[in-house]
Amino acid sequence: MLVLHHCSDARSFRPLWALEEMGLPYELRMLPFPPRAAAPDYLARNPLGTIPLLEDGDVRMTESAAICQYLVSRYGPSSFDVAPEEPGYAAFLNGLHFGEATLTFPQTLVLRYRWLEPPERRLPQAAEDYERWFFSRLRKGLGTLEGGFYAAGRFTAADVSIGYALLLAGKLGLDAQFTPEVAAYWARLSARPGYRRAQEAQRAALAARNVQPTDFRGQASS
Ligand SMILES: N[C@@H](CCC(=O)N[C@@H](CS)C(=O)NCC(=O)O)C(=O)O
Repeated sequence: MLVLHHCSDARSFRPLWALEEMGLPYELRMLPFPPRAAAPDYLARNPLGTIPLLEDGDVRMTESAAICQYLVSRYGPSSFDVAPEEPGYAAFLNGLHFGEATLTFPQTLVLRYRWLEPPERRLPQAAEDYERWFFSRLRKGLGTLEGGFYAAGRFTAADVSIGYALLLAGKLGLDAQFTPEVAAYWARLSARPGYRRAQEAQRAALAARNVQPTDFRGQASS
């Protein structure tokens, strides 16, 4: 059984969404955020203290985009994957990594220096600069979205990776600045039954474990 360790709406949402899109059976272990401080026992499983952690027998993985790639190649074939023989393969790999390395990274600096640090350690200039970085990379890197999606003219794991960055933008209050194209792309992704099932799975797991949703901005997150 695949076991996914997760905090609500954190990067572990990428593999959760991928599992739901692929219809794979899994166990969801919901943790309070940040697990490093709020669930110290978790460090025995993942010394980094970060989520996600995917366990699959002896396999342990801690990178959300890599886990999506693992799921599609290990448990495919699926239209959600792009095969090396397909013309969209390079774009697919690019999108998987673009979503995390280029789009999510600057957002985590906004999160930290605008919201998470105690007031005396906040850095408004850094938060503003990385917010601008995020929007500039989003504008320049998303491309033309052939067929409405990032690669291969169809919905793939690359859209999950990028889609998570758009979800996080909403949690950080940045979504009001989406261009109409980005807003339409996000509406398309978040209307998917697989996305809705993933949201429902995390809602049920939060309730079952009596864990509070991740508090991204110092207030109750939905
Ligand atoms: N590059 C990794 C980053 C993992 C990561 O930093 N996750 C964050 C949550 S989104 C985390 O666990 N933060 C808590 C901490 O660092 O203590 C990925 O894509 O999964």
